[in-house]
Amino acid sequence: MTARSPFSARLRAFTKGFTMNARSLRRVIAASACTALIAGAGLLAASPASAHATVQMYGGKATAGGYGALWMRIPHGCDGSPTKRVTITVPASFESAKPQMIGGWKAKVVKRADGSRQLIWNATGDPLPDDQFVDFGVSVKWPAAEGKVELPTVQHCVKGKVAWIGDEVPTVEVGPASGGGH
Ligand SMILES: [Cu+2]
Repeated sequence: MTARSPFSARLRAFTKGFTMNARSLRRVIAASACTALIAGAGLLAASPASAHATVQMYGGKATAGGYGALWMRIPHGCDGSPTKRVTITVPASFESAKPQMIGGWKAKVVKRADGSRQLIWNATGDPLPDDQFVDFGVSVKWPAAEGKVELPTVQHCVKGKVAWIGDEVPTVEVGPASGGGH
């Protein structure tokens, strides 16, 4: 007869009050360890993605042909380097797009040949440090057509730059017209 290990003896003593035998207890422990691991991985995976240049709507809705505003959140620098300029390209489908006046930044609009507009904010004082954020506001007349709209955004830093384009391009979903004025 094989001698039982001190561990299983202790385990048997511990589980005496429970109907669950040692094997199923080990299974329970293993299962919850896996769940914790998966949850941990999910959390880890979530954090970097949420922290890129994204459109904030402050509860507002983008309505086809309507008036409204959006804010481009710049939540960190370029690998730690502070941000000194932000450029948002607004497609020609927007009948109007005006940059928000923000203290410490000088804004301008460059109209391009294809009808799109580049809204550019240049820091006039200290650049935006990596551990702070700014929401760059744009007052708009939304496109007449519903659907997802891309707003390519370039973040120029003291060292380097980041282009939020392609898979990481900030977008906003234009929904049905609301029939409201401006
Ligand atoms: Cu990021």
